[in-house]
Amino acid sequence: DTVVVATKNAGKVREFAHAFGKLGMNVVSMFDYPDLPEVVEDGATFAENARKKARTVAEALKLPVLADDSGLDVARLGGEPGIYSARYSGPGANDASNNVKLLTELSRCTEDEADGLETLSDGSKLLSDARFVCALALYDPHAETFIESEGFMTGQITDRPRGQNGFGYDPLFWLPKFGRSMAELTPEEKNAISHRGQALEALLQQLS
Ligand code: ITT
Repeated sequence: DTVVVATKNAGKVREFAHAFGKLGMNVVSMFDYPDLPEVVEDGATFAENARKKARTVAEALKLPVLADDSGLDVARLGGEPGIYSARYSGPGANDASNNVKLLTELSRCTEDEADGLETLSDGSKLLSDARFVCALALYDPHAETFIESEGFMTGQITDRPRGQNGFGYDPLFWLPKFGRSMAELTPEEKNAISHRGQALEALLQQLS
């Protein structure tokens, strides 16, 4: 069995391939369909963007398609970057430039209270509460129906990147309960607890 995921994000592809692989299914992504036009993500919410990506690609391929819209809500930044997480640092944004942008914005709004910030044993500081959000949408173009779910993961933003796993903002996302960053979790550990893992679990439950 094959699942088509409407994503061009290699980190997402790896996580979905890992999760669906455990169920005996393999994943194809937009890297396997390079000629499909880019979907414009102009929705006002994660869920709206996920529905748009799933439906556009499903109608083009005439196959059921799963899409993921996700991002990081940072409390001290009033919920930014939110649905703009992929393009936070502007045109040509990538994971590295987005991480720099996040630390720049947070250091600006914490400079007056730097002494009051919680400090970890290695001297790094916790800059803000934050949460990852993942909205999933599965669209069936024959039945013209959606199945949707959402997942959340709370943590904190640190001023020092840690870990080599994961992608995106994972190196700056500190998990107090684990004493590690999201990028220090194995793929297995991340899928078991992450916003994406939880959203996928909720989606699969609706399918069974
Ligand atoms: P597709 O739309 O092609 O799926 P994208 O990277 O543009 O790829 P989004 O619009 O959903 O995807 O943006 C999500 C951004 O949020 C992504 O670029 C990451 O920087 C961040 N993000 C999402 N999930 C994450 C995770 O599990 N760990 C770290 N960062 C994550």
